[in-house]
Amino acid sequence: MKRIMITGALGQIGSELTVKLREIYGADQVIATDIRKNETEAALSGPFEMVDVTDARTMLEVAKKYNVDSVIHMAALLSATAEANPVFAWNLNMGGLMNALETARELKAQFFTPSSIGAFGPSTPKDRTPQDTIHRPTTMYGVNKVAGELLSDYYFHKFGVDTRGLRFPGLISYVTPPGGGTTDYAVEIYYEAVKNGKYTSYIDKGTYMDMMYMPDALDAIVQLMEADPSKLKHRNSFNVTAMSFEPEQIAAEIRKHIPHFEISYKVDPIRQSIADSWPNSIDDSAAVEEWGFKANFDLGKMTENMLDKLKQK
Ligand code: AKB
Repeated sequence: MKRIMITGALGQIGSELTVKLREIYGADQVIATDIRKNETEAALSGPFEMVDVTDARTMLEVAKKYNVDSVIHMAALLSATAEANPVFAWNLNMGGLMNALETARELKAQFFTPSSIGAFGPSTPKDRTPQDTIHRPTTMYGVNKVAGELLSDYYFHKFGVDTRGLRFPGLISYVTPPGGGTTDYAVEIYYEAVKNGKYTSYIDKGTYMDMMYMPDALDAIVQLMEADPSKLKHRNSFNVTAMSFEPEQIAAEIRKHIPHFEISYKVDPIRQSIADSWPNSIDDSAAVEEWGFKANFDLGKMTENMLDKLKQK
């Protein structure tokens, strides 16, 4: 990766990834694109272009203007929003991906797009879900993610595009809040703990999902993109995880720092049913073996860091 275009650069992952890639590869080498502009570091610290990912022509023009050698396609709707707007989700998630893959093909660029634990479904083995297993998701988001993984593999085999991807768990960060995901409770809980000392969870107690702290997710993207291609048996996409917990466990960890913290429950049936269809925990051994994936933050270390940073904020 030398000259990189990011779509959805002002979103939850994009906003931090843009800044990190600019630190590594140089501010001018990372072209941030999004459908809107704001005053954040990602928008202001280097080149920025407005790109609606459903507009193939503009995306290609911007990629050509900067002569990019890598496309990182982040723009997409998350699971709960996609479930509320399935047709729009299909058009944005699949149309955007197709345009981004075509852009990479035209420029002979390397390509990354995230998949998700949402690519699994209720018939997938629930615990330590293997890398290669049954994919029958029951959400529009999951259907998009499975189709996206297959499409990315197709572009690799058919056109030789160097496509790579990660199946991310819920990502937790104090920088840009997520919007419309099922795992968002695990971010909101920290904000509410610091602000109000209590949180009402829309995900029920006993519901386990994989999670990861954002710095580990960003490192994983860079590491996978820089990995020796001859070592990759898989491409789209690798299971990656750092921890699996249920709401009571994150609450107990927060109580170590905020002893009066209280959790209560008002379960949202839609997000709960999405969570119930996903694995309890996934097996990331393929990522470990093929390109050396390693997460540095467990629940304890992440909680300490999240609460510190949010208190400063
Ligand atoms: C979501 O909850 O939709 C995302 C994901 C796990 O893909 N955070």
